[in-house]
Amino acid sequence: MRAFLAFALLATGCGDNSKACGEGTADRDNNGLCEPDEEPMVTCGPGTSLDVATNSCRPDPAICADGQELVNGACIAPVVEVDLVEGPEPNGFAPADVPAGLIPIEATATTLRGCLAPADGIADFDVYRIVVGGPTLLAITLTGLDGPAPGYLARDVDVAELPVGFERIGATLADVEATRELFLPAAGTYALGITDGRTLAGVARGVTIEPTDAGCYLAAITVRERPAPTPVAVPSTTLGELVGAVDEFVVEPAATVDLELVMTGPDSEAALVVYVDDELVDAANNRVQLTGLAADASVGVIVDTRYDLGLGPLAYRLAVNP
Ligand SMILES: [Ca+2]
Ligand SMILES: [Ca+2]
Repeated sequence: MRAFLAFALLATGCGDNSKACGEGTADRDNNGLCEPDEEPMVTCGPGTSLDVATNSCRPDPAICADGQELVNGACIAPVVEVDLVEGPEPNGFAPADVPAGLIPIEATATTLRGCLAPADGIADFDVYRIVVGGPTLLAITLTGLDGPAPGYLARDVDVAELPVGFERIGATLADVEATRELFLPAAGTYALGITDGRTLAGVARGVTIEPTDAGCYLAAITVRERPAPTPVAVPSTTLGELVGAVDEFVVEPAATVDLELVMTGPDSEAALVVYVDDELVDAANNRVQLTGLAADASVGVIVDTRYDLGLGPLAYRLAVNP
């Protein structure tokens, strides 16, 4: 009650100043300038400071983590220059949609930025195109700027050599930056659809999950040199681990080769990519049986996953039998 009385007296004491100053302001110290006609009523808490213009508490820029900036009251990563910016919506997987952009295939990273804006519980897929001249290993790093961690769903668009529909999902359920290798098994055009990790986990498991909130993302895409394949005998069993990557093998010559890939992690699905004399045979199944091979046939094997939602190393067992 005393505070109210003091302000009431102050207001009536302004007299003629009320004509010169706008509503809510007065020249209280007679310096010819208008100040707010009330003392600040607010005490700002930790991590905030008083914004004099609005007489309200605003987040203190010092509260933002390293590498972030305070923009409109929120800490976000600063906008960085990129090679490619997402094109206009709709740019999803629907046949009538226009690609969000064409990602050039280069040894140096191509960077791109886009934003995910799910509407009415439907995820926003931003689908870019990639054209490769042969089997290509990419490293894709995705960073959520101010929202959930994004991931990708890669599919074939026009790949003559692929015997069945090709699908690879790179995502985690944790909101972290992740780098994953994407092996494109043959020459042609592929679609790289970027959306939030929750939606991709749903796609991987064949269920619909409500997408996470809107947010923007950065992606860096680099062509990686393929490692020299590790020779394996027939029969043999190889135990290995994938960490967001693929492993390559070459099978010693044999008339029949029965390949089976088993992943130990529960949140994954095995996918073999198999070549005979550099010709693609399979890129979808975890068991591939080859018969009637020539004595000098070269069988190339890539250990991959259709999806791996885990964060850590993914243990696998590759069995090679006659
Ligand atoms: Ca978008
Ligand atoms: Ca989109």
